[in-house]
Amino acid sequence: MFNDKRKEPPVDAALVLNEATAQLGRFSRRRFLQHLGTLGGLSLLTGCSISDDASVEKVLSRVSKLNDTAQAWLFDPQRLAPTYHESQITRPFPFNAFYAENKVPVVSADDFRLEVTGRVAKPAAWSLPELNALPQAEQITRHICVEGWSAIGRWGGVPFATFLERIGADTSAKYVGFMCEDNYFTSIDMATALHPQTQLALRFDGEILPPKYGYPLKVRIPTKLGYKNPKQVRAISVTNIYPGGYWENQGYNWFGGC
Ligand SMILES: Nc1nc2c(c(=O)[nH]1)N[C@H]1C(S)=C(S)[C@@H](COP(=O)(O)O)O[C@H]1N2
Ligand SMILES: [Mo]
Repeated sequence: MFNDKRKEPPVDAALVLNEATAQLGRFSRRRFLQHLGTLGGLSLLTGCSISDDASVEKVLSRVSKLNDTAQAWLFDPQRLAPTYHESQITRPFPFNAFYAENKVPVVSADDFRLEVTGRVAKPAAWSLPELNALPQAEQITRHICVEGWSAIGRWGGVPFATFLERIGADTSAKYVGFMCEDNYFTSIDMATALHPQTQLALRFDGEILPPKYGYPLKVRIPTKLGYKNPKQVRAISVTNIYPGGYWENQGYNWFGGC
């Protein structure tokens, strides 16, 4: 039976599956594989055989889209990300961005306004005192970066569902998009936006959010990988038009669940 080559999956297909699943978080990868089953299942779902580079790319992009669909389908809007004790907080907490720490943009508190646009009853520009006056909550959760590290941190801020309610968001819209001071951008599905742990974070470890971690505000989403946690957010848009993202547009899986 070990000599029966016909029963072995083609090497390329294995590589493709590896690459595709490497884009997923640990937990969603396990669930994805459980649901997808065998490599036979993969070619069944993608409907094409893998033989050259062009089709490898086609399969990858199909798998990525399939991942988005599968992950959205597997996402339980009520399932909470694990929370931790204060003693488990990672110190110092790592910094990461698409540039070095000394290039973090400086944002002035007085001038800062959070622009809210799109499918909302009250498009507005929110000042920091206005945001700080909204109900606040705290979380100690794990941030997981696809680059292979994770860290536990404490964030405080406005539950995002509360914020969506205040701006009169059309919660039947598909996406919420975020634009940042450094022109980084990302977007999430509405179910994740409404998740009880998704937060407009203004504080980190009991202090005002430091610039490197996203001053004046970041969106903290413990059910999503690091690249879907935008820092220094200056604009939020509720929309049915797919907004994509900085890393997502370069091939990272859009759903990016963990
Ligand atoms: N504005 C902005 N937000 C960003 C990024 C970035 O480059 N710019 N990088 C993302 C990535 S890949 C990670 S892992 C986290 C890192 O957040 P931290 O510096 O708080 O650890 O920020 C995310 N949000
Ligand atoms: Mo990351």
